[in-house]
Amino acid sequence: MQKSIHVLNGPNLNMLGTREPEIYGEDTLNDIEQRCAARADAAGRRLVFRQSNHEGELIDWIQSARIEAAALIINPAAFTHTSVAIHDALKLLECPVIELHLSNTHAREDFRRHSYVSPVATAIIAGFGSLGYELAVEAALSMIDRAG
Ligand code: CA2
Repeated sequence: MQKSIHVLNGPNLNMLGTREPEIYGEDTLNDIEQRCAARADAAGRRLVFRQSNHEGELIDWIQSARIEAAALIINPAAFTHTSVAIHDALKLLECPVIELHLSNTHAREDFRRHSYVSPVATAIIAGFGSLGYELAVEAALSMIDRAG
């Protein structure tokens, strides 16, 4: 069976489009999912798009990606800056891992400058708002193609 692209979203990202549009934009997570799915569909690749407010659930999904995913895109949200458990789970993946942020975390508060995810990510996309998700899907498709 062909492996899919997995997009995982961390805590509070289900609130997108309802608060802080000046930081996170006006699109909802559902809008973003539709655009990512359309792009993956055009390339003939299935997309799995998920959000959870729970660290353990995200870890379960990262573990399933070990078998099911050709690439993993993750916006770990606040867990970026706190989670050794997500770091450890991602380290076990063999597929490309793209760390994704809507905002430029380096241009914000100091505590957002450290990421537990970056050292185990293949690549990082940040600061493009919701466009970053489509860029990440595009990049994942290219990486999968090039890996043959
Ligand atoms: O810029 C990003 O994508 C972040 O991962 C978003 C996280 C933040 O903790 C990271 O430092 C950077 C916050 C997600 C919260 O999402 C909200 C969406 C709408 C309204 C309020 C929060």
